[in-house]
Amino acid sequence: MGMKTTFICPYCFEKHKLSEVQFRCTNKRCKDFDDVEMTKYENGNLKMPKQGKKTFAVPTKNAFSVPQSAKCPECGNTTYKHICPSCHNELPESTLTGKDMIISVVGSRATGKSHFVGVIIKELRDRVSVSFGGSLEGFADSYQRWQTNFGNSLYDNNMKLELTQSSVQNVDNGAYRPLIFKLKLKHKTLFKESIESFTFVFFDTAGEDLNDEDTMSTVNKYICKSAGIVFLLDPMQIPAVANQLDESTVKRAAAIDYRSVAKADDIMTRVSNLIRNDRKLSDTTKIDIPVAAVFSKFDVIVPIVPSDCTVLNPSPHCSEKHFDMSDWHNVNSEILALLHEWDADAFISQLETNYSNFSYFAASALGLNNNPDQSGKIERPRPHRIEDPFLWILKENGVIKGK
Ligand SMILES: Nc1nc2c(ncn2[C@@H]2O[C@H](COP(=O)(O)OP(=O)(O)OP(=O)(O)O)[C@@H](O)[C@H]2O)c(=O)[nH]1
Ligand SMILES: [Mg+2]
Ligand SMILES: [Zn+2]
Ligand SMILES: [Zn+2]
Repeated sequence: MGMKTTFICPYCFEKHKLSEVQFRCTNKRCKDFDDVEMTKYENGNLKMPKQGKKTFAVPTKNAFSVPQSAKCPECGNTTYKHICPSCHNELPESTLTGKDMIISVVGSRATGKSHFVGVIIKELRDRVSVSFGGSLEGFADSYQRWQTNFGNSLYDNNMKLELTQSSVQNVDNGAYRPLIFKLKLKHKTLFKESIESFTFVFFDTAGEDLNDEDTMSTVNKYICKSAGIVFLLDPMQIPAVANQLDESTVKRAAAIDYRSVAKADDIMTRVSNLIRNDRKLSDTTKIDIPVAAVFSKFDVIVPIVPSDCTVLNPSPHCSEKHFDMSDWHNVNSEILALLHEWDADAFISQLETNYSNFSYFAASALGLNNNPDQSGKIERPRPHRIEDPFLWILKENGVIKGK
């Protein structure tokens, strides 16, 4: 990546010049001040602003880099903590140096976004990063927030997650904060081995917030800035699928009546309009953000998928330590064929007319034979192919290679 002069804050998704980056004092003995920006970000009461250590800008002439450190004008101590001028959250180093990727997960209500995000982070940390010779660590309090919002329920109490509350009305639970992770990868060239580090920002949208373009444009700025979009499709919301399965199976996997949720192609239209407005693209220009269209809850539809399908096999990419192009190709055509068979052509044509780079996948966050029971109880998640869309997005961004 080339030299950059601007950055996007991974917390509030505002774009700024590098020269606008601010610092926050880290000296525990320094005075506390009212932090209006932080209070606004957290939607707190401006009459009782949150308190925080001194924040300040430093004049700089260099448009390409930010000073490593600065001296607090209040106490004179040196601080290394860079913060966003808009929201005052601490910025990861990679935000300033250029290697960060926002992955957004979208889809209508109850398509499985939260389960997908909750489980993929666990998998990336424990298994996927390790197979690719790397490691994943949370930035700031991201890992703790993952534990609170996802880990406790899925992995400790073995219960499915609740549907996500709108970030418009519900602002106090911290769920509006994206989860930020640093992925370190060993990078082998002919002569040496080096470590490359990337920052990934995951945002678990509430399906409810994708229901109209007005809420979307304020809440979902991150979608426009994404390096990849994971678009989840709930097969249970396709009548031709639900009709082939027994009612209790569908109920346990659906959480909501599909007739009451926005259709996938409507959400696709809204997402595309949002990106076009943000990028000032004409109606006929295709958007170049890679879109992974993923059938979620794949475990439930296994019985109605032809038994010779590649997608029934475990994902090969991690054990092969590269992105397996022939597997990817097979899965893509199998899922496309299933979509045709199930009369989901409206969705296909939305995707084809709006995006220049897309691919079809199927995944299960909970795993085969792990449909939640009536009370929401599950066994420990044992996901099927959940990493495929993520690895494809990495490949499309040049982070890993395909073979
Ligand atoms: N069988 C099965 N069911 C799943 C899986 N993932 C999610 N579900 C079911 O789908 C329901 C909705 O999943 P969520 O992840 O909460 O959906 P969401 O897209 O986050 O929904 P909103 O937050 O309302 O937008 C869950 O309550 C489960 O019943 C899966 O991998 N397998
Ligand atoms: Mg959710
Ligand atoms: Zn200070
Ligand atoms: Zn910010």
